[in-house]
Amino acid sequence: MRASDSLEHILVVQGDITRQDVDAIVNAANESLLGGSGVDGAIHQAAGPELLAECRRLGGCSTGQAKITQGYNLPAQWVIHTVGPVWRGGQHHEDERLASCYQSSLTLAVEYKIRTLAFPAISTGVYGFPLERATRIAIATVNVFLDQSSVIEQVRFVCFGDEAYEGYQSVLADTFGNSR
Ligand code: AR6
Repeated sequence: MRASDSLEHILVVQGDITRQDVDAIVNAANESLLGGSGVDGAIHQAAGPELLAECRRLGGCSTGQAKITQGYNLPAQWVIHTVGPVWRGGQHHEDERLASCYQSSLTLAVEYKIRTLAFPAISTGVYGFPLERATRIAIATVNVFLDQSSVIEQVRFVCFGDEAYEGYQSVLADTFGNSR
């Protein structure tokens, strides 16, 4: 596959991830997998209490890893829960751990034959990861993965607000040049 081919499979949208009509949405969870604020809270709220009941049976999840549940009342059939790193200045393997969240989520998606997948900007809220740095890692990691795998038809980056949306568009343009 040529470098620009993966661009055809990447979409950046602005909105609420809980409303996305895709096979799976990714949750920016914490190691307990028992819910929280931000996107995690929104997903649990929209999916309903059965999601928490299933999460309780998973026994948590390490930073950089991912686990899957059903989506219950969400439009998405599946929720992939991943745990981003807490930003501690950048010298504590934050970049690798964030990349690992995207890789682990995509690997699980392939295992479950998921064809369309939506990611939030993992770690960029409560966990404090700088947005532009996180965006570069997200796009680069997804791009490399899509170059090597043809199962996933669409990866949608769901941006909450103008700043994230513009940031994703500008990193995409940097990554793919004028091939868009
Ligand atoms: N749709 C899409 N993106 C959203 C939504 C939404 N409905 N709501 C927030 N965002 P955060 P983290 C964006 O804090 O930094 C939780 O308590 C938000 O603007 O949700 O990985 C967990 O339980 C930001 O850009 O996740 C953990 O304890 C991005 O989603 C902790 O927060 C991520 O922000 C995880 O922190």
